[in-house]
Amino acid sequence: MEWSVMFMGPVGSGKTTAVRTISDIEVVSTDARATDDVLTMKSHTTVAMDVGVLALGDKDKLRIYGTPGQDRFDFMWDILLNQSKGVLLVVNHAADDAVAQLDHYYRDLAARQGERNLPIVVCVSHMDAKPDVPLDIYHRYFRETVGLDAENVPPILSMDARDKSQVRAALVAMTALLEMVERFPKPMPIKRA
Ligand SMILES: Nc1nc2c(ncn2[C@@H]2O[C@H](COP(=O)(O)OP(=O)(O)O)[C@@H](O)[C@H]2O)c(=O)[nH]1
Ligand SMILES: [Mg+2]
Repeated sequence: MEWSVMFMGPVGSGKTTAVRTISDIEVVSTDARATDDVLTMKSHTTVAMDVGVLALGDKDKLRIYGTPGQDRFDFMWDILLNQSKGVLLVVNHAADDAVAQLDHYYRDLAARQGERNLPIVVCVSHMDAKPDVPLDIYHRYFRETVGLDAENVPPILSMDARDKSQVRAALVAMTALLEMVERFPKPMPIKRA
């Protein structure tokens, strides 16, 4: 079995680093020199995508995409989203508006996925920058702003994109979620008279 999953999230959150940290093969990246608004943040940015591969046991493979963060490349998101079974939403915990950024990407994803209902894992990077701000702010976002029941809040994990075991944990959570959805698809809601 071969599954594709994608990292999605703002520029500088750690998507390219995560793909490079975890991939068994050399990552095919189309990083280019950053232009205009992004230039102030870092010198290179992903303009098309990153592709990595992680072997799961002997037979199974996970293909991992990193998407570009700049809005003007967002046509790539639809292409990669179509190929993907699940989405790892990366949140940059160091950003002052981290929750607003999560909201932007979550809503964008909700709008693009249509009826597919893709499994999501929220990966919070740069926790080391603000260790005192708890992951709970993201739980509360899903409960209070989105209005999800506790059972529907996606897994929310701390993930330093430079750390292999942390990136692996996020991908293990994603594969577990994919297995779960495959084996126990959500029953249709029961209409009550
Ligand atoms: N301090 C810290 N730096 C991180 C963490 N995760 C990623 N980075 C760094 O953040 C920078 C931007 O990452 P990059 O993968 O290019 O972001 P992308 O735009 O989402 O692809 C890189 O220098 C990474 O090494 C983290 O958890 N803590
Ligand atoms: Mg990148």
